[in-house]
Amino acid sequence: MTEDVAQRILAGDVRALARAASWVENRRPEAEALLRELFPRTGRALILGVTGAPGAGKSTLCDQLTEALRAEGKTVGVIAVDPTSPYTGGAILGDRIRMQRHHADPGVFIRSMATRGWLGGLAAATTEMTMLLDAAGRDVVLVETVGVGQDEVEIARLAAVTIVVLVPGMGDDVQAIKAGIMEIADVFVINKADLPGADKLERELKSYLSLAHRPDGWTPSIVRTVASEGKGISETLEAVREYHSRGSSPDRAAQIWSVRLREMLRERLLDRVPAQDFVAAGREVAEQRRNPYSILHDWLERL
Ligand SMILES: Nc1nc2c(ncn2[C@@H]2O[C@H](COP(=O)(O)OP(=O)(O)OP(=O)(O)O)[C@@H](O)[C@H]2O)c(=O)[nH]1
Ligand SMILES: [Mg+2]
Repeated sequence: MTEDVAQRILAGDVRALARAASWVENRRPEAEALLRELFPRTGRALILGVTGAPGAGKSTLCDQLTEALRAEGKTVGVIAVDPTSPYTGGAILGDRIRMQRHHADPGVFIRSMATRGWLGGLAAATTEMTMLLDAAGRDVVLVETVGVGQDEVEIARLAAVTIVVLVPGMGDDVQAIKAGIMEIADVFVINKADLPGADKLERELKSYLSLAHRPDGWTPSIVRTVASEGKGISETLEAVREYHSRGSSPDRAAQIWSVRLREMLRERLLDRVPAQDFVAAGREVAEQRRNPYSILHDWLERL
């Protein structure tokens, strides 16, 4: 059955793609069989990560980037990762994506990813969704993540090019921004440049960049946007392409895959210990009835 779905996806069938996307979201076994088959067809899409603080305008920017890419005739996939709301589900996420105007366009495929609880798996699921859209022939895959926690940094690290969206004011000055996020930026977007403080933010960013030296010698570009008015969008794409056209280094690709494999293994291992075992073991340890190390030892033996 997955072969048939794979063929239809490769032929550009959007309904087959939607079906496969729900397999990936729901962590169904079909997803693995399908992706195993589709893997040789991946590696063509430009995977573009868009990360930044809540409310920075990431979705608005993704919407505008999508619009610009569609005008060039490119097909687009959008994955909105929302680790903050494991319980809200699709409706609220859909609302947060702010991409309603593209819903009728088969050239734009939009999916939201939320955690399935506290055992994580979000990074692995996002990777697999990215592979699916890549194999389906999307020219560009945008991955929106809120850049707050370690998981999100991991997810952003999976992109070939990462945009970090900053906003003037909001106490969002460079010192306050998590170091992990600053380091993964290939392009900085100063969004909401219509608000006061954009000059100050750009100065701070420049002085930060003059001190930070990346191993690949790239100095991240800085672009100002007013995403809500569609300003600075072509400049953003230009900056992305300038970085991307240097050719993704084999090192970066290998590094991305080693992170992905770690996430995929983590998820498979965690999946093999039923959730109730964690609950029971937690109680045993809390009551000093068992030693956590002997529990780990037993689990590893069993695997
Ligand atoms: N003034 C101004 N407002 C903007 C700009 N871009 C986006 N906004 C507004 O900022 C708010 C948040 O925008 P979103 O695109 O939802 O931000 P987000 O980063 O995706 O938010 P989360 O996904 O909730 O973290 C919305 O009300 C937008 O209309 C801008 O350039 N200037
Ligand atoms: Mg958003």
